[in-house]
Amino acid sequence: MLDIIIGNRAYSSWSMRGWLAVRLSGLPFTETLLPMWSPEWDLARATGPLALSGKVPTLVDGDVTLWDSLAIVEHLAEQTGRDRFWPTAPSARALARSITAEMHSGYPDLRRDCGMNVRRTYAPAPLTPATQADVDRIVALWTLARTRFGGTGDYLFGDYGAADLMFAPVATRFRTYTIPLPDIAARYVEAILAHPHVAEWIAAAHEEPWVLDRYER
Ligand SMILES: N[C@@H](CCC(=O)N[C@@H](CS)C(=O)NCC(=O)O)C(=O)O
Repeated sequence: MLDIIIGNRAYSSWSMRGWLAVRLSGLPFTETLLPMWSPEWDLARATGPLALSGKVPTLVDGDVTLWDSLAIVEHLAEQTGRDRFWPTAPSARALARSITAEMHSGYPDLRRDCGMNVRRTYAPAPLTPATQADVDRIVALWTLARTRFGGTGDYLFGDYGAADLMFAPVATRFRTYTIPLPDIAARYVEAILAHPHVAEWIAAAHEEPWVLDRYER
């Protein structure tokens, strides 16, 4: 049985990606939610599987432990058949992998200035030029994927997959910070937020009791 260790659903964007990946795998799993920066969190990071990286998400699969959202995606894709996570056509798969990897290692300004907080919607505010550049790059990638490979589906490569789950916390940020988007990107944000797995995560976040000032504007 898999166990996915996550932080607060309201704030932990990497946890959201790991959890969405396990959910997409269709495999049975349990979850261990550690409220970030609580005594429980500190203890778990000092001992047990979380001590390997000190970060969430961490996936425990029997005697195998993985951390880092992209490693978790790849492990689950191996377990379930890669087509559940990645498009089949080589050109689509190459773009999906490239934009997923770019997301995983990129957009530092957007991530710093617009932290994930799926429970909030803020009035529009000016973005720094660097953050706007991150937004523009993401919109360009979404537009490329949607126009070349979206077909009749609602997601980047038609069916919902690894690239979508990696960008899901970006979609929540675009809504939280009321960031103006061209139609194609705005429609994609709506599709992501309406996906049942994403909606399930956000609904559960609203039920969480913890409010951490460091993540609230
Ligand atoms: N590259 C990692 C990032 C994981 C990460 O930074 N998680 C944050 C929570 S969203 C965390 O555990 N932070 C605790 C810390 O940095 O001490 C991934 O893709 O999973």
